[in-house]
Amino acid sequence: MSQPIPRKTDSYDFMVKVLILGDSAVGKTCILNRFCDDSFGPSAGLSTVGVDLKYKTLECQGKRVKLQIWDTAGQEKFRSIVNTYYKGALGIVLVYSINDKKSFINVESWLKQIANNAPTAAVVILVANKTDLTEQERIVKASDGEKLAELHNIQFIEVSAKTGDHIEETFFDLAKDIKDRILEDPKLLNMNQSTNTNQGPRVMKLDPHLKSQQRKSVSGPGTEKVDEKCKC
Ligand SMILES: Nc1nc2c(ncn2[C@@H]2O[C@H](COP(=O)(O)OP(=O)(O)OP(=O)(O)O)[C@@H](O)[C@H]2O)c(=O)[nH]1
Ligand SMILES: [Mg+2]
Repeated sequence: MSQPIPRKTDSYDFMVKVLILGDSAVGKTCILNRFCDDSFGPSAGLSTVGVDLKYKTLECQGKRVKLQIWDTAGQEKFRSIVNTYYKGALGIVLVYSINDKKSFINVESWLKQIANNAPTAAVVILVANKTDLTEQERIVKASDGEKLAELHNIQFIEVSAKTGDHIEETFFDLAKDIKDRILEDPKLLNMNQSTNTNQGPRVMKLDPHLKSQQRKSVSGPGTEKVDEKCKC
């Protein structure tokens, strides 16, 4: 009888590039830290400078999908840097915060930027973060998020990076849709792999006027959290 061949821990079927986008302070970095490290640390709250990078591999309906996840800076002054990272991204996690109306209004403008810069095959999921807040603190209703997502024909999910609620589902749903698109059109993978790394400058200049508390992450790829396994 044949034995299953043990798979190397770093093996994967597809590696896909994913961007986390959205206004500053909506919780993009916290979402990534929760997903990759299961943490919501004391360093939370320091604005990202440029971009940061982490990896995580999901087991998705028999395929191992390695997500190369780019956490981007939401601050306007980094917009031109962030724009250089869309190329080859097959997944986009677009985040707003349920207690920040402006971040919800700005979703439309993020969607335009995605339409202008990302591959047409990119899968977008709209994520409403901070559901741990009280109903009094909530400003954007779940139904408004749902309607907007429906209008743009994209997935919608409400999450909390603080409690971890629905964080894994977000990335599982995204990975599953990306995997399905790749299986339908394997050429997407070539496009993705040829542009997987080195999107934009690896090391960017820090703004000398930047407040020291903003210098949380190095500009350019940072932590590589490799190959944690999950099932979807
Ligand atoms: N209550 C609550 N606060 C959160 C949650 N996620 C993030 N925060 C808080 O929101 C603030 C901003 O979080 P970040 O993850 O740094 O936001 P960001 O979107 O990465 O911001 P930029 O890097 O500037 O683009 C911090 O004070 C976090 O503690 C959440 O799920 N619930
Ligand atoms: Mg950040």
